[in-house]
Amino acid sequence: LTSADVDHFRSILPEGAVLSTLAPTATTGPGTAVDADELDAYNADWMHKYCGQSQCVLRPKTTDQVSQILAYCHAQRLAVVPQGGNSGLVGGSVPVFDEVVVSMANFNQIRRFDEVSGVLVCDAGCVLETLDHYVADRGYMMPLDLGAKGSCHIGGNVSTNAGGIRYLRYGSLHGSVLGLEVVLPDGTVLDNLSTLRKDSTGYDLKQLFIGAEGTLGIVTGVSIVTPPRPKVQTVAVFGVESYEQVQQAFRLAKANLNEILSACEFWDRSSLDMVLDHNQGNPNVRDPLAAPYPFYVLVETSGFHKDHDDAKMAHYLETVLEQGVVADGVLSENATQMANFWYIRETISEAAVKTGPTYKYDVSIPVPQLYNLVLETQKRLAEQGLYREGVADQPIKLVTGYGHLGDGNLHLNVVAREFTPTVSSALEPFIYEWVGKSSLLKSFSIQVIGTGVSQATELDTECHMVSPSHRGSISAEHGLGLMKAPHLHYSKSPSMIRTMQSIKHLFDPHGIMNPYKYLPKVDKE
Ligand code: FAD
Ligand code: 2HG
Ligand code: ZN
Repeated sequence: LTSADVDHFRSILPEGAVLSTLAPTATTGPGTAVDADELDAYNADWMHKYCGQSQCVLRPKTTDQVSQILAYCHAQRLAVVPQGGNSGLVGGSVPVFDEVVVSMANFNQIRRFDEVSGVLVCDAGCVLETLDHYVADRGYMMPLDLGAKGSCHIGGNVSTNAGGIRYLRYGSLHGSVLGLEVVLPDGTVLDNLSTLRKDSTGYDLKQLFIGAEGTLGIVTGVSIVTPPRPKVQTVAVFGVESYEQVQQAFRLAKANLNEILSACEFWDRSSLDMVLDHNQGNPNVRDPLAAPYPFYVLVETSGFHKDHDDAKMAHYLETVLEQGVVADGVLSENATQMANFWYIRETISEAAVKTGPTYKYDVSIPVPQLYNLVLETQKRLAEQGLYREGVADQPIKLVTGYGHLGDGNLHLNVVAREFTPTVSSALEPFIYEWVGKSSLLKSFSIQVIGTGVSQATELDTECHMVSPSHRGSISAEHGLGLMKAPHLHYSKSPSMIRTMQSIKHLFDPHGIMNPYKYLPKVDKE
């Protein structure tokens, strides 16, 4: 990146839209240089784990401006990092070296809303919570919700294929996003901003950009269908003695609450302790129950008929208490209490980061296996002399587990004293292997000798028997970013990775979009 490049950006973008430490080449040219610290917020990620050294941040307001930026970068072979709310947790939203950051923060207008269909069309830089307030005034709600709602952008959500706490009820963005407007790496505007629910005219190109993490272009516009906003909601929080009972509480929630069940989350005791520690003095954050429990389950219902929903919830509560599935429970009596319960769940992520440098893993594993990963990780770290529960001065302070139980999505947070190669290598690739080893393996049904019982097992490619698989994904909802790019093979087969690389090359032949991330390095022959 040279001053001449920055001059060019200053010439195509309005005043204030270019933040660069590089001064204009001519004293008469537009714009002035800024101090390096003005770029800090764009260079560092939310966890303070990843930090780049970009000298130039661009803040376009229109699709045409994004198109001009990318056309120039494509021609000049300048690397670009698209950035939304910079709340990503895998190091995807910040530069690795000195890439140009294209921040979408000023690109934030609502384009239109259809009150009959509930379809919203907006700029990619709209903040999720702002959109939710907008559609709430019209009787609708955004089909996704997450702890970072106050800062993340809808374009960032689409680009990471974000999940969150409404996933159980409203499903994936692959279903609710109806269309996208995307600027391709060479500046071409791909107008796929459809508002149709049904369309079977050829390749569904928008799906490629959902979860592409800025590697194929910049999402500038989003069309998304929003569901009617429920009129009644209730939240119950339970104290549970074992992970087995956590699962039973979930099974009974599905069976008893079915169509009004809107979220089912869980966390362990150390997650709650972190939240309580970091909210001392906040009267709204208290231990929800009188006694401590090893696990907590949060169940939310959303519906339209209070009496109907209350009756169902009452029956569910009766069932879980009578059957001894939960040890204790509390039901929200009003919206404030409901928000307070959600606050506990939604601030675990932040409480971990405040406790210490946090290694965050976000995995999909079958629900029965979910918590085993936390236990196995604790065991491994203890064996390596890095962790002893309750003992101070260990390199690892805490190993906690929480997440979207209803979606089979665990968040394993390992809170350290500092990010060190010793801790990293104790965790990786161990965790990825544990979660995804089987994706490279073939399943066979074999006869267990002498018993006549047929059993599914795995053989590796050379047909040696290997340990049972957990058949998981190394990224359930946060994406790959810089963190997981080299580990993709734990969840995707070689032919899948090769096909992903071909798609990347087709859209971005010069590799300018979010380099070093998402895909493993290609070996040059
Ligand atoms: P960024 O962090 O800015 O970017 C994320 C990725 O998308 C980067 O690769 C970036 O290059 C790319 N990108 C951003 N905007 C665009 C665009 N317009 N076009 C192309 N590429 C783009 N995630 C979940 O899935 N579920 C959760 O429950 C959840 N909870 C969270 C709670 C907290 C407290 C925090 C801090 C994060 C949480 N996250 C969660 C992770 C994060 O918020 C999501 O990944 C979110 O979707 C990222 O949006 P963003 O706008 O901040 O994107
Ligand atoms: C959540 O569900 C987020 O709270 C963040 O996805 C998880 O920080 C994490 O590990
Ligand atoms: Zn999550």
